[in-house]
Amino acid sequence: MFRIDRNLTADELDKTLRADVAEGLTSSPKSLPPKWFYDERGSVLFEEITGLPEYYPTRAERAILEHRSDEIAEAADAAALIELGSGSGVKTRLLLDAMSRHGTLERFVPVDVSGDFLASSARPVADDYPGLDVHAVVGDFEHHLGLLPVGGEGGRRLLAVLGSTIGNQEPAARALFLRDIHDTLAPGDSLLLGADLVKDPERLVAAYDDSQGVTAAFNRNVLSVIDHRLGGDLDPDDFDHVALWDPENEWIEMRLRARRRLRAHIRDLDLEVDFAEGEEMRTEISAKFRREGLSAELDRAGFDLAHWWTDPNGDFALGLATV
Ligand code: AVJ
Repeated sequence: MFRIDRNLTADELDKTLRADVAEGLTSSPKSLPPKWFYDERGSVLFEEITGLPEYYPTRAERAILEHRSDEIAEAADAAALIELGSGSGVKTRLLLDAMSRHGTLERFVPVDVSGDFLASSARPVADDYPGLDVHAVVGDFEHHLGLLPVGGEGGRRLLAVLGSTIGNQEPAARALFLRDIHDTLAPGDSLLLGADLVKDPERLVAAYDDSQGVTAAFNRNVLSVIDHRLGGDLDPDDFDHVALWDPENEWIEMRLRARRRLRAHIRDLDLEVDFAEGEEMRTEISAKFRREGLSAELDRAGFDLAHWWTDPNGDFALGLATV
């Protein structure tokens, strides 16, 4: 069974892109939200990143799921898996398999901003799990949680936010997001949260500045997205990829640094933007977590961190929180 709900039209997405780019490029310092990395090429580059020797998070999270998915299924005891920002599907299937072994699985609700991505990743799940009710939702989960078809008589729910996706939000936004998830869920439901952990800064920086330059291409690709979708003339070759560790905030920051003084035009926004030579624009933060810190954040959102699993190396954690 497969159906797809669209809470977000291409038109609305376009409006958000325009507003984000207009605001980000006229702010000081300039910045762009990371969600615009993921056009078709950006998604391919991200998939490539997940296989890089330096980029450990995807492998570490998968290793935890390989060992712990039955415990997770047991603890969640859920009829529905809701996944916000669905990944490539390997990790999802580990969870679906365990929940179906546990005997409670009925429904899978993948949520993503990209309808194309959902159609190509979720439909095969429906084909491979006969009897599973796959209800894909196109939506911006930072804003549309209330629209999820998750209420009602459908039994307990497990809501998964994997891949350390929450690390891309600043603490204040993260607090609102966690509170929003909490208020969407009901007693008995649980939240499975993937969190990359604080570690040696050298390894962290290498994960975001790989030797093959894939992350650099991924970072610069956001400029091509602006060019294609908003009629911009930003040249990705005019910018250097920067990845640095901010020890105060305990997050990785990705930036694009102008290699020369330049003026860009964004036709559809009727906008001219000046960059000074060496000017840096923030394109992503990727926060790294500690157990105590995340546990406190979950507490403040109304959750109780019931389980905490890490990979053998202690690089990455999966937390299971109950409402
Ligand atoms: C989207 C959270 C999985 O922050 O690690 C990878 C995106 N950016 N390399 C992360 C990303 C640069 C990624 N996640």
